[in-house]
Amino acid sequence: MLVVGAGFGGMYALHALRGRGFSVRVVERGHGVGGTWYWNRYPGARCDIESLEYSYSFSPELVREWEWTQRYPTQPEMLAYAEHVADRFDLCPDITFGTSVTSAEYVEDARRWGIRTDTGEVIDARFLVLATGVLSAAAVPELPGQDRFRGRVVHTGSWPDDVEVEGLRVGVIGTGSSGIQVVPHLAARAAELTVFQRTANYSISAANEPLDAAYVQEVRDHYEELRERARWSFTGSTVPIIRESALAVGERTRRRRFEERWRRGGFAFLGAFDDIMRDLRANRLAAEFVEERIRAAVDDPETAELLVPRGHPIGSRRICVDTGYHATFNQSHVRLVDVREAPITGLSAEGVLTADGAERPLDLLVLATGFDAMTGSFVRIDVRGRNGRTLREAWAEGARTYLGLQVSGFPNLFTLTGPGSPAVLCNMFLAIEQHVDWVTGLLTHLREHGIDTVEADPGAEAEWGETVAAAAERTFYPMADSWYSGANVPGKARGFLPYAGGVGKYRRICEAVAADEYRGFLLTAPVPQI
Ligand code: N01
Repeated sequence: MLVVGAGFGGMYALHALRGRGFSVRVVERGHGVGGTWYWNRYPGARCDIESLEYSYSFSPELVREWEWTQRYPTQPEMLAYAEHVADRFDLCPDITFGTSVTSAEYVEDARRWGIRTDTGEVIDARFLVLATGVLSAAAVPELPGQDRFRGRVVHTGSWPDDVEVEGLRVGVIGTGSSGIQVVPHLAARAAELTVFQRTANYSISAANEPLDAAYVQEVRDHYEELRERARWSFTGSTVPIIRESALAVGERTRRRRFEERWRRGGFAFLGAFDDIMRDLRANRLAAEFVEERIRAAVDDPETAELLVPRGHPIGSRRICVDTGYHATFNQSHVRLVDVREAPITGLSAEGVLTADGAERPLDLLVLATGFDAMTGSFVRIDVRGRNGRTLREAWAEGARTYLGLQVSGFPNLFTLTGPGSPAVLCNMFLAIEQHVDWVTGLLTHLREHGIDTVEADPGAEAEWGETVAAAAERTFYPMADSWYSGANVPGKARGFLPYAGGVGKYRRICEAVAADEYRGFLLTAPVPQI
């Protein structure tokens, strides 16, 4: 088997498949493990899900021996964890680093994949697991004139080690999770910082703190029970959604609850009541609470109003989690530029040009412009299935998969945490472990039953597409433009990409499919040799 990518998905796939006696090799573009956490080295990069949840659960020894230092681990701590896991489970001997897979072609007669890399190697594999990540293919806006810009341009998602910020005039395009994290850190070192904002996002205070030993012990004492609850929950979090309507309580109770959850920090805020994500009136109450916080944090009323999100329900775009983002704009050398009214038109030799005729001189331009999410990392490889059809062609009108794991016409190919899976709407580790365990179970079944190909049935795939679309329709997600629906990449087919029916429900569906002899998958026995 060939696994592409040595992020947390590929690492666990290697460990789990090898553990079942399969012959596995991993090819990784970076020079180390960690995937997203290897590449996103921008100042301030930090996980926004709690460390005790955002980590592997498959090994009780690993859970016991790894000491997280903070509620929200920094990028270096996440990377150190990835490296520790790689050592602990002896993964590196089976990983080829610094090598990109450029193409993969299904050879129909041999029922095998022919894979090529940028180092000229040709790899022959029976199964191909794409663990290339959901937020790993950078979305870089077209900026006419970039070649004449005398400053430096960097993307947060592939941050080089030698970026100088000290004393420079720095610009940031983008105010999603990456922008919101990097801005306070750049402000601390830059001479001037200009933030180009097209859409203001809701951001919840992280309330980050060092982990308390008693809390860690308590989690460890109940670890499996907490994890199991998360696995079958809606959001994959161990923090419960409070089963009460925001509309059923009085103003004082509601405020107290919002304040409690705000102090707790992070995503748990959206679980302060169980209808914030179901009822627009409840959602507005939560949004107003956050908007008040923005106005309170920012001194200049005009800047504060610009930072208040408009036109989308809270939670309909991925919520951000920050430390001191809004207050950064109180510093005299930090300015916010609204590029919704006057969009960026390109770069001059000096800096960023906007439609109102302004030129903002810069030495360093940071693109916090996000990713061609959920499909980009798959289609950037020239993957060709039956009859030479490319994955890009198959997904031209919108990504379709069965359970987020397989695409019809691409036998023996798995798209880990792909479109149609709930992965990005929950804790990725939970999704990765579930996907890998499930695929490992399927491959073991094939081996035990002498089956040599597995492929999504087109009917089951179409039905799953309808299920994914219907689940999204029951939420507020379609009310916003975001990477969830491909809206951030010009020309990309629109359609809500993740399954929004809940991770617990998804797990139940996957288990039922497996119990029903892998219903919806076409399993083919080898052709007898004459
Ligand atoms: O990317 P984004 P991200 N002119 O797509 C703007 C995860 N993550 O890297 O919204 C002007 O959210 C764009 O504007 P608009 C997390 O799941 C996690 O920040 O399209 N602006 C937007 O503001 C997250 O959701 C962590 O109007 C332009 C921004 O760029 C996901 O990754 C940390 C523009 C892109 O925001 C992606 O987050 C970081 C243009 N031409 C990321 N083009 C943690 O765990 C784009 N924009 C902490």
